[in-house]
Amino acid sequence: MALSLYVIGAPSSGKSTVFEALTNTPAGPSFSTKGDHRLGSVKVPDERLENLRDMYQPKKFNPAEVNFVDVGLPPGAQDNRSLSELTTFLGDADAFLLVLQAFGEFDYRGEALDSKTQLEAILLELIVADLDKVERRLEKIAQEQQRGNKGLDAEAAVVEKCKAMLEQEKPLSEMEFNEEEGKFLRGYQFLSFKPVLVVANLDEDNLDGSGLEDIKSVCDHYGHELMTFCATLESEIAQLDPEAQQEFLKDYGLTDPVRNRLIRTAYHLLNLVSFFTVGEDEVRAWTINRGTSAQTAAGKIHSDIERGFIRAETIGYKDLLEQGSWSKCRDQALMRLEGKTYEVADGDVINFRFNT
Ligand SMILES: Nc1nc2c(ncn2[C@@H]2O[C@H](COP(=O)(O)OP(=O)(O)OP(=O)(O)O)[C@@H](O)[C@H]2O)c(=O)[nH]1
Ligand SMILES: [Mg+2]
Repeated sequence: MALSLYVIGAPSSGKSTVFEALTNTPAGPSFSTKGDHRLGSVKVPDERLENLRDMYQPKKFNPAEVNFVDVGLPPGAQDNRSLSELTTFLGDADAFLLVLQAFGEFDYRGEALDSKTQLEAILLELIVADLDKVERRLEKIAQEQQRGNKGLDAEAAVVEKCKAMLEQEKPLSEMEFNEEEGKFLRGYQFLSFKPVLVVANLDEDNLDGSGLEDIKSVCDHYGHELMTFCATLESEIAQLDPEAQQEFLKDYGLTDPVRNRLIRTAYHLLNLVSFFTVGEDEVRAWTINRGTSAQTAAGKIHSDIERGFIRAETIGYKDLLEQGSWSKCRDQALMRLEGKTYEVADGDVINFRFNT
């Protein structure tokens, strides 16, 4: 399943422009529309995978993908309160891209722009949406218990714990929990439990993002990542062909299109790494959580490979590129035989051996 990043933020903060900066291509915009929302899918740029493609010249080339969702606020939305109306929809996000207006003088209400307050308001909105959910769940649990259902005590305890956190206006991402509690927590798809990448959407003439120190300190406090760029500028850059793009970026003192930077930051935020499978048929990237065992990683490809796992023949990406072939790596003893519990490392190239 591809990673899903949902773009949220105040009205007119530049959500759609950020979405376009991420999904525009030289061939035009590529997205589909679903109700009020727009969905775009983007291939994860990865130089390592491209080098492997050049080496193997495979029939199929499959980079990892990231889905971006431009969350449309309900029509007539006046403030961030509308986020709680979208709880179920937003629950499917792996993380939020929280767009902050950091351009212009006035916000969507025509009041003097205060980006820090805007940020805090949206973070609070996620908390309020969760509190709403928690209260409804507790009511349900109480009804069930009155009917004599005795199996809900553990769940009730977790939900109460969440409620206490939320009532202090603290996000659930700050809560400490054990494995059992974690299972419940993930099941609820709470909004304030999700990782957040804050995008401060800058004025074209403030590309170095000065004056954002107080936003940075809010982000640091909650462990949120912060990125700064000018979405209108970036969405234009994304439409240029690669050569013009490079020149344009250089002119503005930028190194990489924002899509690449943002995906890298998201991988970091979510603690994700990539491993690769190679061959003449297909060269492909797989995204896993850092710390995933070889056997679980095998299950990403197919449950049969996980079940029948024997070992993982593993070569570091660099070694494979340097040696130029799998057999050379084997001859040089650069191919490792890893077992079920081996922790797959970023950039491992793996050939799984399994019984069917
Ligand atoms: N100066 C400047 N203006 C921007 C930037 N990004 C967006 N805007 C402008 O802000 C306005 C709103 O941008 P949108 O991307 O439509 O904002 P939105 O958050 O999707 O708005 P709603 O979906 O209506 O809530 C547009 O007029 C944009 O041109 C930016 O980086 N710099
Ligand atoms: Mg929009």
